[in-house]
Amino acid sequence: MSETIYDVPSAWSDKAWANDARYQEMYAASIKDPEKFWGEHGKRIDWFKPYTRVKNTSFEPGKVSIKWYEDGTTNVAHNCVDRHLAKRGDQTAIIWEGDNPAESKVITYRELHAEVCKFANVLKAHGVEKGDRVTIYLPMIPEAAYAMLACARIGAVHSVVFGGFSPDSLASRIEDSDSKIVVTADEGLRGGRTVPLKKNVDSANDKVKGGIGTVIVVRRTGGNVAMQAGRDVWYHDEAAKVSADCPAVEMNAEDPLFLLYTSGSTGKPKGVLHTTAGYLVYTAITHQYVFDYHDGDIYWCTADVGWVTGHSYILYGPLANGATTLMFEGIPTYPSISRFWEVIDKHKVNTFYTAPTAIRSLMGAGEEPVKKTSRASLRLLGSVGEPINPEAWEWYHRVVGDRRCPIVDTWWQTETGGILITPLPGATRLKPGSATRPFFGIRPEILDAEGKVLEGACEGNLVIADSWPGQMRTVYGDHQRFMDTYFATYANKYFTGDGSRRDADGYYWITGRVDDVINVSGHRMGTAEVESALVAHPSVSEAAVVGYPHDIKGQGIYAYVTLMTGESPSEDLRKELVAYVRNEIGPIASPDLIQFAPGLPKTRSGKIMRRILRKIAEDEFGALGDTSTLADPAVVDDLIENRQNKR
Ligand code: 6R9
Repeated sequence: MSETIYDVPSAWSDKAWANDARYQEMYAASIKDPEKFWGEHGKRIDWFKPYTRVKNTSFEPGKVSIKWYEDGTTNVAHNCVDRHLAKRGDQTAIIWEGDNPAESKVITYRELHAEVCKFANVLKAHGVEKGDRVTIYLPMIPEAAYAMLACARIGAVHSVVFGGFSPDSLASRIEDSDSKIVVTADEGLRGGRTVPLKKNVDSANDKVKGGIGTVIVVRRTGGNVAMQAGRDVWYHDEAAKVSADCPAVEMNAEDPLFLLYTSGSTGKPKGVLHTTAGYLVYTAITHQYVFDYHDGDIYWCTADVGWVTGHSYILYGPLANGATTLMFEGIPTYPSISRFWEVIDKHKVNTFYTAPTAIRSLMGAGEEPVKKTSRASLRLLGSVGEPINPEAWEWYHRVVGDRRCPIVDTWWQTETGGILITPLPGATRLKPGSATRPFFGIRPEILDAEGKVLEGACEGNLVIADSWPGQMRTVYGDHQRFMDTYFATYANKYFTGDGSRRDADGYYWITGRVDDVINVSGHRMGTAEVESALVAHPSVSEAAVVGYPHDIKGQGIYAYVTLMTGESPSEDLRKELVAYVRNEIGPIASPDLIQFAPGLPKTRSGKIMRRILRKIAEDEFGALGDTSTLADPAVVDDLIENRQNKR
């Protein structure tokens, strides 16, 4: 653990929304009287009908219920677009930077308004009504923002599916959300290569019971795609038929805004449901304070809109605050490894928010590709998605930020809607590798396995003791699963699934997942999902998947596979299995290493002992612990002997 401490630069404590004293004061107030704190901050958005009740939440076993501002009405698109028109109609809302550096454009708030209205009218023309789910499977193009805001405008519930997911994954999300309509593009474009989005939708269609009702296709590359009459329509044809005016529907604060599927330790991905007002208030206030957003700032979050970071911190938080948000279609290494820094110079970016995996991979190329760019506009750096190791933190700080820019290491989850543990740049002394302190209204606690609350410096499981407005409300269609997953481990607390250490200064150091979720390049993956993809292959009898430390990805995917009788291990089969998983789930789930094993370590009751598999994958087989309860202790020797080389 790093011992270095970086003080808050005085320029920051002087000008920021919160210096340390202000943070302490606001934090104390938010904990002492959440009703009052959130009652005041609810006013940062426009309401059609003001709320009179602020907080009505319960984490009580079997009765979990979360409601914020429940009698107020508002509309998210109105707040992200319309209400800015009077003051900043001509200000840039979105800077779009294409995969190809020659392609970029700016969209003003006025233009955004017209585009969102048109998109909303197209959805309406195809029968979309308030409460209907719309699946969005788009690349990082402005239409993704238009489509999401269009849904919000008419009260439809969007379910964005990351463009890297396979037809199978897409189909199960369409089915689970019961979406009648899918919005996609002909093809995506990343790193100069096309992604066959429309083709994937066609394949998904065959797997969805009853098929997809309507597919709206945005033309991105102009690539040749098959259009099925009666089902597929071109967005540009439809948009030409509708008006650029569409009223924003009055929504209850607790009406659903979106679903976003995320991996857990068991079963298939669950539809995390976020609602309207609390989510918007929370993403707006965190965007303002964590990124110390001031009018005129150019803000860039490199996430994909297919992940929660893209929802909350490319789109909703920034636009609720009337910010200029940059949306990047490409990848960090195309056309050159300097791309991120070139984009920063091109658009004079002030705040840059990315993932540790990107930092680590760029670190590998040395300082020169960074140093040859100016980055003079940069003031603040952010990190999200996985723990950032102190080495990567220091490099980010020294090389990218020229020792001038604070780094906000923001810990949060799809479920939390927005950032929960984070430094504030004008308030918090930084320790590389620590997400530092809780945001306003957040009550983190560290518990031991028995549920005892640990005090002072300690390490254990991270829970949150009370609700905050951005919290997910339920698992779509399965409230019981919501309660079982997050509120059954410890009574009356939200269980995050993460472990954390707390140091003597009260700083939090997230140590990673304590469940069977692995984090590959900042992407969440349930080991059970990869296992079920593997066992679907006819040659595979059994599979167990664990994570192992990976220099760039944070964690890599290590799969132990036992074959059906009569099948024998081979390099070809190994490749085939990797391709098979990619095809079933998507490239992000590709196993990095596959070990063929004659048997897996099991207890006498038949439970796979993952602890042992994890240790072997981590090369820590000296510390396997007690193996005497194994049905056949000899399998362990074989596993150790045939373990896969990490380099
Ligand atoms: C926003 C997002 C959530 C999981 C979370 C944790 C890990 C995210 C982190 C971090 C350490 C940080 N995580 N941010 N770990 N430090 N700053 O990433 O959501 O995709 O749902 O992943 O990611 O393990 O539980 P999501």
